[in-house]
Amino acid sequence: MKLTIVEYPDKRLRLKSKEVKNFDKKLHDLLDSMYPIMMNTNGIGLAAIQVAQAIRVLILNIPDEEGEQHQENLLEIINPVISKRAGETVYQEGCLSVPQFYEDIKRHATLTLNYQDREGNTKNLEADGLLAIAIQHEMDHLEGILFIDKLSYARRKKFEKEYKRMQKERKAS
Ligand code: Y12
Ligand code: CO
Repeated sequence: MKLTIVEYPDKRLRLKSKEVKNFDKKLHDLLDSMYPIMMNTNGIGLAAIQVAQAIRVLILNIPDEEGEQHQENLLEIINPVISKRAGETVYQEGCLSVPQFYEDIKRHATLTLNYQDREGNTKNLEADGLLAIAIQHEMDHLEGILFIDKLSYARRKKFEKEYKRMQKERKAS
């Protein structure tokens, strides 16, 4: 499956993703194709809508203490629901769909996640640290929400100006 990353301000990023009902080969092909895209672009998280598939699927590969990513740490998360959330944390986030922009975003520090794996089995996960942040960032994508939506009015205005300029430069080069 040939996939490319959808970048802001593409309107598809605003779609609300639909529940996955069939845990079939099509889903497995999508998951298998999302992984190399995420790894080749130095990503740690990717939602299906970022590759133009509006279904409730996301993948995560959180780096270890040395900053290395290992395939055995890959998490494939389907139809996620957060059942508990607590605390507060701030982290400088980036997004493969909003290239070259990073900003401090406030999130819950810990959470409990219920989800399904690629076979449709129900799973539970207690998350904190970068994993909890990444889950919240990627789950926002399923609702059509981007991290830039959480910026103050003034910061968002500045972002829009900088982003337009940067896009022009990228097109010219
Ligand atoms: C903490 C904060 C954000 C997340 C969501 C997942 N975000 C990413 O995986 C972002 C990746 C990213 C990678 C980039 O590198 C390349 O594209 C080669 C990047 O660089 C540029 O845009 C130039 C920006 C973001 C999880 C946890
Ligand atoms: Co993102």
